[in-house]
Amino acid sequence: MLTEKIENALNHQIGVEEHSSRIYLAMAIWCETHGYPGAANFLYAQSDEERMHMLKLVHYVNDRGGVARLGSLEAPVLSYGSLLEVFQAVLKHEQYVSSEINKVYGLTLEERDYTTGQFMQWYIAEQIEEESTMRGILDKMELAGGERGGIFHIDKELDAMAAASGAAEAE
Ligand code: OFO
Repeated sequence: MLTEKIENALNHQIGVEEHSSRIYLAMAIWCETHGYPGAANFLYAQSDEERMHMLKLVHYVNDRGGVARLGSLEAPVLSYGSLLEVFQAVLKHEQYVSSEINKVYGLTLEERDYTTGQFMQWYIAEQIEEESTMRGILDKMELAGGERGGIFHIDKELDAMAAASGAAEAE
């Protein structure tokens, strides 16, 4: 059974993951309509992943005797100045999500809910991986310095990354 505090924190996190999914969907749409098909595929896949993160929390809350609640969401940013700006926003957002996850984890320790603490460790590990992936992409973009050939190459790489993550999920 979840305490009210933990149930509320998990429901808040459901909103954070759902919002992340919409943010990446909006970014994917921007990329697709601005000549970056690889980045679009990567961000569409990222949006699906965030929805999966949300669902994992939904099932956990319901399985532990709570009720998952969906709230209203802020509209995502629809337009960007460049692909670099998109990925800078992705990294900033992932850092925000990590801090929210750490708050939930901290609360599980305060409330001595070690089961939920263990459940949240999956999210902590996932954030480490995502922040590092996004940092890697940004480093490459900064190296390319907006040069067309470099950005074209990075877009192709993002496409390959999206295809690889889709193939891993299908296994
Ligand atoms: Fe939900 O994985 Fe990052 O944000």
